[in-house]
Amino acid sequence: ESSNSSSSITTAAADQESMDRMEVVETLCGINLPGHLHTKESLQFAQDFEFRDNDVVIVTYPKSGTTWMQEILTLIYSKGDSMPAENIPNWARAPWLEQHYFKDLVRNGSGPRLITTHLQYRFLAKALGRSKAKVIYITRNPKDVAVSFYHFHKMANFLPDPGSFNDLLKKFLDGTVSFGSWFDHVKGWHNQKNAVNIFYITYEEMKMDLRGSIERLCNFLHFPLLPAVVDSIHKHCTFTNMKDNKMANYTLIPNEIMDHQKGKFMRKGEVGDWKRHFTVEQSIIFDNIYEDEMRGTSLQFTW
Ligand code: PPS
Repeated sequence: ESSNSSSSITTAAADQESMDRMEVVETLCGINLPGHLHTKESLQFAQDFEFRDNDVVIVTYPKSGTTWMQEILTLIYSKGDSMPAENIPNWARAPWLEQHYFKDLVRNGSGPRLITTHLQYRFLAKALGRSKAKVIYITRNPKDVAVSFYHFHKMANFLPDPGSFNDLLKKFLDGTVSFGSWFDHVKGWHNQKNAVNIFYITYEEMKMDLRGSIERLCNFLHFPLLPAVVDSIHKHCTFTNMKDNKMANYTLIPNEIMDHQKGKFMRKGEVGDWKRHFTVEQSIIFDNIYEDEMRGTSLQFTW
């Protein structure tokens, strides 16, 4: 059953209608989204979604650790059994709520459904407010996000040509980049503990202490695991191991959608790669905008 649904997803990715939408930009309240993945209907579907109390929702701005978290949660709920992680593509294990490919998968999941979304809080506040669904929000150093996103733009044919790194960085900072402003995303989802059953974690914390992060996740999910199981999940979810798992590294996606000659989805998996990309001037401009945007929030990150 699972291998059927995963192969149909790969084929679905190449259906003509979606291929014809490769250059289309969908918009949601001024936010640009790839039309290859999103339609007006799929975006409405997401906002009207009936969450269940036992749903687990991974929320990220792109390139912040989504795939990593999909893998960790898959293994937590399989109690360390690597069968699903090695046989079902990540997008079928934890489908995107707002992407038109996955409507049926999202709806028909059973057990604790793992659901992924890149949408800002304001679009899901109402739907989530009606449930006790568990939300996991991952943040990553936005400088590393910008670098990762730049490289991803070069290989993902559903994203516009990024131009130079500086061109992409400008759009990232003014929020006209696909998926909108990183700042709005992070500010919208933070400090929502009163409204949503939400757990906050950063990419850097996961990098620094993956084992401890898995334990913290298990606590939040009320899903205790034996230390040996946590060990095996830890081992499975390192970058070195995950980059070779074709069910997580996106190599199953055809070249017309992701050009694997132009880059790897599992690119580097490092903290601080921005230092190899930013000029001193770009970094200063970034820091100034960061300070402006985040002023008045109490958000402090270690990165
Ligand atoms: S997406 O397109 O939004 O789903 O991308 P996302 O999965 O959020 O982010 C991709 C980046 O995460 C890195 N990655 C990892 N880093 C460390 N450990 C593990 N296990 C791991 N898995 C994925 C991936 O390499 C991308 O970052 P960069 O910096 O480009 O390497």
